[in-house]
Amino acid sequence: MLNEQLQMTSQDYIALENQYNAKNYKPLDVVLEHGEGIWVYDVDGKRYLDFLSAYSAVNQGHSHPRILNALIEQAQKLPLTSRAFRNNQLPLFAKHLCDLTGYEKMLPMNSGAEAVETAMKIARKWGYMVKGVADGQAEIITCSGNFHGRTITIVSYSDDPGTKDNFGPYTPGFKEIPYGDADALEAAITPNTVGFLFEPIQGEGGVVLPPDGFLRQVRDICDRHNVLMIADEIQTGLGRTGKLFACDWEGVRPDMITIGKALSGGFYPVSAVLTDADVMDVIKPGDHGSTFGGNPLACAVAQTALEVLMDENLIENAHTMGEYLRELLRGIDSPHIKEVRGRGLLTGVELHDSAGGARRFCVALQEAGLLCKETHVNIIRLAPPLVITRQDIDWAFDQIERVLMMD
Ligand code: IF1
Repeated sequence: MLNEQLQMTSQDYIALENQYNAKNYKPLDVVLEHGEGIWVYDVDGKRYLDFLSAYSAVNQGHSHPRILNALIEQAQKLPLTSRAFRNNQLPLFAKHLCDLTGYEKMLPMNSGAEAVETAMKIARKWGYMVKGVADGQAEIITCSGNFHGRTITIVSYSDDPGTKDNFGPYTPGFKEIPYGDADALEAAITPNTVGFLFEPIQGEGGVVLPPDGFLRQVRDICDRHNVLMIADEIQTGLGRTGKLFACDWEGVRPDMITIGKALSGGFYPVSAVLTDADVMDVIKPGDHGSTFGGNPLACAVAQTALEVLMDENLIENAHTMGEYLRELLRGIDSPHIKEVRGRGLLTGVELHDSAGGARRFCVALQEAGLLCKETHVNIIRLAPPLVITRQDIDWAFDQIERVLMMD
C-alpha cells in the first residue's frame, strides 16, 4: 500500500474522484476497499452488508476463494491469446456452459451490453438468412421500462430519458410494447419481426414481474410467428431469482439467452449468448468478436464461478432466503411501504410518493451498515449475494425495519 494511502480518509478519496473522474454516477459516499462473502469494508474499516451484489454480479459472494484461485492460476499461465489462435480454456467453458444450460451453442463476450448487441446481430442475421426478411428491414420488439445496457443502439430503444437523451441519432429497427402485454406483442409482430427482447423480471425498471403466464404466452406467440424469443438474463440469471434462469419459473425455454455479471462471480467481465445451432450457425468467421471475448482467463474464472453456484446450492438458497426475507418485509407495519415484490433474492420495496423517495432510506441503511440502492425514485432494491444465511437476513431485516419505521 502506498505510503500516502495510509493517511487517506473517505473524503480524500471522494475529492480525488470528483476532481479526476467523469461524473457519470451519483454513488453513496462510501469508499470500499475490500470484501469477503456478503460483507464489504470501507477505507475507515467500517463493515457493511452488501445488499446490491454489484447489481447481481457477485452472486457467489465477494472474493470467493475458489474463483480467486482459478483467476490466479490461469493468470500465471496465459490470460489472453486473442481469437486469432485457440486456447485450452474456451472449449471447456463452452461445453460446461452448454451442458449446464441445455443450449447447443454459446458465443463469449465481455460486458452484458456486448452480449445484448451480439444477440441482436445474431437475430438480425438469422432473420435475413433463415426467416427471409428483406435486407435492412429486420425489426426487434422491446418492452417499456427496459434496461439492456448503455450502447447507442441499446439506448435507442430505452424509454428512460436519463439513459437515452442527448445520445441521438438513434438506431432504427425497434418497436416498443408495454411490458407484460402479450396481446400488444402479437399485434406488434410483422413479417419483418426477427426477435422479441425482454427481461423476465425488470431489474432497473424497479423489480417489475410480468403477469403470471406472460412468458408462456410469449413462447406461444413467438412459435406461431417464427420470432426469436430472446431473454436478457444478465441480472436475473444464474440463480438470482431462485432458479437457474428466471424463465424457468414458467418452464419456458427462450430461443436465445444473454448472461453476464455473476458468470464470473464478479472477478472479471464475462458474458455470453446462448442459443441452438440452427440460430448460431448463421454466424460465420469474421462476422463478430472482440479482443477479450473468450479469453482463457475469463473462461477459467467463469467455469469455477459456475461450479461454485452449483456446488454450494446457491440457487435453492436464493429461493428459500428470498421467500424468508419477503415474508419478514411484508410484516413491517410502515406507512411508507406500498408493495414488497420479487423472486428469489431479487426484491423491490416500493414506497409511496409520500415517503419522499427511496434514497434517504438507502442513506440511513448505509449508516446502519447495510448497502443497497434506490431505483426509479421510490423503489429500494434488495439483492444480497446468494450465499447469505438466515442469520444474516435476520440482522439485515432488523436494520431495514428500523429504517422504514422512521418518519
Ligand atoms: C450501470 C442498471 C441494473 C442489466 C441487464 C444488460 C445489462 C445490465 C438486465 C448490461 C446491466 C447494470 C449496469 C449498471 C447498473 C446495473 C443496472 F441500473 F443500470 F440498470 F443492474 F439494473 N441487461 N445492469 O441489468 O450489462 O454492460 O453493464 O455488463 O450501467 O449503471 P453491462
